[in-house]
Amino acid sequence: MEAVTLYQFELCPYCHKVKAALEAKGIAFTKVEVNPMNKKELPVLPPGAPRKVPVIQVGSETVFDSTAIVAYLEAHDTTGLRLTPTDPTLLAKSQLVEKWVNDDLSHVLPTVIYGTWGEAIKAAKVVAKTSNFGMVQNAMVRAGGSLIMHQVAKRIVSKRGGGEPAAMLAAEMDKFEAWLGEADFIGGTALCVGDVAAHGCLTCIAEFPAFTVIMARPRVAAWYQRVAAIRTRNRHRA
Ligand SMILES: N[C@@H](CCC(=O)N[C@@H](CS)C(=O)NCC(=O)O)C(=O)O
Repeated sequence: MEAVTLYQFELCPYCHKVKAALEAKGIAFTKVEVNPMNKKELPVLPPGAPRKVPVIQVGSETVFDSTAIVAYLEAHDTTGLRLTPTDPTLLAKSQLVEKWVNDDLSHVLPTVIYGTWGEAIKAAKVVAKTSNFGMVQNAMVRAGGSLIMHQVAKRIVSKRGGGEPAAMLAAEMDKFEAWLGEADFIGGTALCVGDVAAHGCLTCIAEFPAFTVIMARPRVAAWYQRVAAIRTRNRHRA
């Protein structure tokens, strides 16, 4: 596969989903951190594409939206690990879990990592630390970033009925645990798109206390480690 560039925000669950797929498949890639305030690092996007991350560039092709990107990688990468189950039941489950990651888990996570001012400031620091912006931009991302993130989190909570963030996350993780059941992976005995989507999304909050709470669930923690081992093994091969 031609060189892949991933345009991302460090704390974007959808970007982590794409990173998880790239690593699991063993595809080498270069990351470009996008400034959330002006997104000036983004390449020219296809007509109609929102100015959002993740975006990947592969040779002359630009692909946006995490679900489309993962599907693109599955279609174009012929040597890496396959993430699409052939069994129709497992395929349906993989698609269900990916949709849940897109529509529910990715929405609930910001409420636990940006829900309070302290958390929002910590999150903005993580972004500033991992980015390669200049000093002034860095300070702006820290100050502006935490303000925006806090507002985003508040809006999500009210959209979702004003529940308590930790309880909303616990309810989502109950669903995931039930889908996983006693299996090694959402894909049964093999990794699937649903696994990498959920793994990427959770990795996004690995530096936050909510992650420790999630990892107190033994079956989820064991699954998380299994997927992490595959990502690490294949990433080193990339
Ligand atoms: N459906 C898109 C969602 C992407 C998305 O919402 N990205 C957020 C970051 S987590 C973004 O770029 N937001 C910038 C903005 O809305 O201005 C996907 O799956 O990639």
